[in-house]
Amino acid sequence: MANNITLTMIKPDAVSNGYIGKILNDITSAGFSIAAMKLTQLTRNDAENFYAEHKGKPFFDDLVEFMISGAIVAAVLKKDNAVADFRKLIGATNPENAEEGTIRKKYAESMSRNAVHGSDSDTSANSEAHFHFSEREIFGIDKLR
Ligand code: 3AN
Repeated sequence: MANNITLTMIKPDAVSNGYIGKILNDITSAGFSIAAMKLTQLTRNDAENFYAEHKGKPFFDDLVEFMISGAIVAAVLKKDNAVADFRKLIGATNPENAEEGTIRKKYAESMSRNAVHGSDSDTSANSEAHFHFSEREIFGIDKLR
């Protein structure tokens, strides 16, 4: 994939716990550059659409409630092998299983309040980047579509 981007959200738990700066420092220290970023809040409709693949799962309603409960930071990150490298940096979905030093190990509260999102594929990264940002808000990448 030409762009080597991933989409992250610093979730409401990490924002309200005051971890925006520490998490951004971990991200840039790991070699990612920020191609777009904003503090925002998801509507219910936004959260249901963003997590549409999980609709019907037992945790879906709680996930939506949590994701609309406070501010988030959305960002497009750029790096070679961005999707895989970022998922390594954030660690397992459940912070109890996350490796030492990972963002979720350091800052997540639980499986459902797990501090950060990271795209799971290049296709998701491109669509999630456009979910949060218009083309002209994303710096320094080829046209995504
Ligand atoms: P990841 O964020 O590691 O890619 P996904 O895409 O499987 O994980 O799940 C999306 C989000 O849904 C997770 N970040 C987490 O907040 C929540 N989630 C996933 N599985 C569970 C679960 N079994 N119980 C509670 N929350 C979950």
